[in-house]
Amino acid sequence: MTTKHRIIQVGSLAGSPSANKNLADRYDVVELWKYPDRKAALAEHGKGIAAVVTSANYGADAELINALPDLKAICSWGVGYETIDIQAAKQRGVQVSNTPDVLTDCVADLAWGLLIAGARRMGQGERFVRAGLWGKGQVHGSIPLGLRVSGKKLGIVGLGRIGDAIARRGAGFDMDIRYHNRRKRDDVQYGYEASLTDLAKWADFLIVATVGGPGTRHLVNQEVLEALGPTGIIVNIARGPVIDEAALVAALQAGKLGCAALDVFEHEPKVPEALVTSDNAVVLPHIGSATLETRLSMENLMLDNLQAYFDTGRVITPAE
Ligand code: 8YV
Repeated sequence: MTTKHRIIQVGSLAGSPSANKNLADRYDVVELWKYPDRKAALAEHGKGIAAVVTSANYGADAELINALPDLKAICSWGVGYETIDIQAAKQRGVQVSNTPDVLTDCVADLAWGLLIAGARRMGQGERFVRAGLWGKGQVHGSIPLGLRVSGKKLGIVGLGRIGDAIARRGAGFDMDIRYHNRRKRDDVQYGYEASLTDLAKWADFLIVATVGGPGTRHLVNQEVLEALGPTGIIVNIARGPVIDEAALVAALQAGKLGCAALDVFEHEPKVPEALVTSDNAVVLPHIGSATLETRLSMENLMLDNLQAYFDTGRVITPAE
């Protein structure tokens, strides 16, 4: 009988169909989130641990990394890894893997769902029907007219894997598409705007699909939001802190921005009351990748990375 490798799992992966079970079946798992004193748990169980499983939610900070003297691999469930201290991992020679590509389509689909929901006031319409008002009150008058989606100008903030998939879907809506990135891409035909404010001025709709972390914090600020303007719609399926949320609320309240359709927030799971109660906001609880198929693919890729490390010494999809 072979003994199971011992790993640390930072948090529960209950958002995945069978990740917790598969990890528990295949490995000897130290379930870190169940210990009231994390430092003490790391001191007690840390020796001999070569691999950690985490997610973008839970991350892996320098304290965790440095508390594990034998650590060689961090396998994350999710594509974003701004909560993993990549520098600390590099210094220690620890490999980090994430789950790119497998969630791209579903996150891009949700971006379009949010955009259409915002433009066509779908949330407001649904609330109207659910409140039993249809037939009692006038639909028109109670719900302002929406905005046409097809044929509009779409700005994409961050033309990476997910931004690309969003742009491809835009062709089906006959949209004119431009993007803002740190650098212009030579492999795409879409127009490039070096200034995000200029992109926002040009666009009817702006979809945020960039990476998170300190480099993009508050990239979308008051100036950008006001450039998008009173009929503009901003969609965010990336990371909450990319948008200055206080500026977003202020712009919506002042009528300087038309609508915000958001899957992510600056201080999740907190959503500002002003957004919860606004008919000009669509709010979702970070469900971009939350389909059965995608969550299963993310789970499998995380498990494959982990097993590949134990079998070959190398993860399959390194984060950098
Ligand atoms: C996950 C995500 O739900 O992959 C990501 O970066 O944001 C989502 O797919 C999240 O990572 C869970 O922590």
